[in-house]
Amino acid sequence: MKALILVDIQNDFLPGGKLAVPHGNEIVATCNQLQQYFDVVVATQDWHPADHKSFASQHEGRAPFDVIDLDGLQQTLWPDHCVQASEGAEFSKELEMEKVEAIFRKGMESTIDSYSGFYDNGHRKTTALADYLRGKKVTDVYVVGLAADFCVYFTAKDALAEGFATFIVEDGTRPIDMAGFEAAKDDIRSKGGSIISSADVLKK
Ligand code: VGL
Ligand code: ZN
Repeated sequence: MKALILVDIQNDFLPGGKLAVPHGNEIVATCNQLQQYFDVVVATQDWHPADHKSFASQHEGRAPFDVIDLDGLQQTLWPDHCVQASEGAEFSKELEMEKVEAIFRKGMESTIDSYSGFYDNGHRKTTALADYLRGKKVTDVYVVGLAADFCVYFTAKDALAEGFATFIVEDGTRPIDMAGFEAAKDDIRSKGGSIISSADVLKK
């Protein structure tokens, strides 16, 4: 069984949002078209409390995109984004949600960030996404959404570690930083994952 994971296709990551990914809006049509080829479609949703420690605003004298040590983990600081129940945390109005059978929220604990849809960044807690997919007999996981070099990358990396055949659909994602995404793609390939295009999905 094949699953499509729609990662964080939320207003704050789209042009005009608080942590806008350049050209992020260009993926939505592709993400909509892809859904019909999958047995299971799920979404992740970045869902932070207002005092989340990944926000630069929570650290005196720090600015967005500074990198600090947070409880022993490297943490990039972000503009406030995807605050629980805010408009910025809502899914894009253009994103088809009819086939989305479950939503996995993440980043709810203020002390630790959570890029992957499977685990927080310290792998301290699970979202149970892996067990959910296994319960649906999913063997192959395809990842799209925002941002390519953060939540899409970490979701794909954990999918591989959980034993799923893992694919990042390149035209279904956009990075914050292109060089970061190039390194991420190399890492995913070195771990046995694949970088494909949406046209490849139709051939499988
Ligand atoms: C993300 C930075 C902070 C993402 C989430 O969805 O890639 N990036 N929170
Ligand atoms: Zn976040």
